[in-house]
Amino acid sequence: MARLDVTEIFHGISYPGHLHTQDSLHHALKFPFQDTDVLIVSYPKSVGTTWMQEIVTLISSRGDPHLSQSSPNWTRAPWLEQYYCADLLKSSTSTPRVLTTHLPHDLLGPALQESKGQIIYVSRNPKDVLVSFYHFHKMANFLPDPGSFPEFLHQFLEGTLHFGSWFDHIKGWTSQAAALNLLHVTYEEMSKDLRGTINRVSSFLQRPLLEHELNNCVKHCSFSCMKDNKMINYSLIPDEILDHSKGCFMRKGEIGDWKNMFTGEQNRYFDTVFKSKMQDCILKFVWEKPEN
Ligand code: PPS
Repeated sequence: MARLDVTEIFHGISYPGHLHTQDSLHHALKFPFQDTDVLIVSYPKSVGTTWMQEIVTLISSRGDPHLSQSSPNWTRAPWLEQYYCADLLKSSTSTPRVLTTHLPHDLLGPALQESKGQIIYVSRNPKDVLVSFYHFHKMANFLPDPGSFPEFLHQFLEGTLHFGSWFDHIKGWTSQAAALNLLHVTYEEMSKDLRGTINRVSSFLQRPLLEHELNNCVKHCSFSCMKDNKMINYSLIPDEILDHSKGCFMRKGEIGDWKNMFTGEQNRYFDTVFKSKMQDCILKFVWEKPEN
């Protein structure tokens, strides 16, 4: 499917038509979750997606990288709302099923109500999300032209980019953590303590690892290993869809890269909107790379 210039609008949110159809989005809302399902949830560019897909794959295989090096991430942890998911699941026998989604809780909540599936929500400080998303727009031909950085920043804060509002996404999911079987992990804690995070995720999934299995997981989830793994670095995607001459999916993987893009004025604008939209939220964010 290559509907590169098509946008699907669903419940007021834009999605790239390259991967989403009205049918696939409707299908996600009625998805029959199983209690054994593992669902990775993130707003795009929160790292939740790719990094957590790799972590969960490696935990499931007890640190053996065979699957993560032979099967693309979108087949081993498909996006629920994308058009190929239903067919893929029909032919898949893997248990537990690992699924991924960028949908907001408002939309997916009802389908999850009866489920005891395990949900892993991954978040990242939104200034870095915004910068990563901006660079990704430049190479992703299925997303609109990002325009100038100030324009993009404004749209992010207004919640009008594809995939909707970051603010609604994080508040919607994390406010339901107690009602759902949900583990909240941040990009910043993954960066700071990958080993500890993998341990936390493996305990949550009730799949404790032996020392050498954990060591293997840590090794294969490192930025450098993932950057070289074509099953996760998106180099398999043709240039007309992802223009590899304009960037790299595994770009920098750093905390605080926003400082290289934001002017002082843009930072003040961001902080003002952030303060007002997050006043009802107790989450704390790490904005800068901790020294050492
Ligand atoms: S997507 O498009 O929603 O699936 O993207 P997502 O995977 O959520 O986010 C992509 C960013 O995650 C970074 N990344 C990593 N950083 C550190 N270590 C590891 N292992 C890792 N894996 C992915 C990737 O580089 C993107 O961030 P930026 O800031 O653009 O580098």
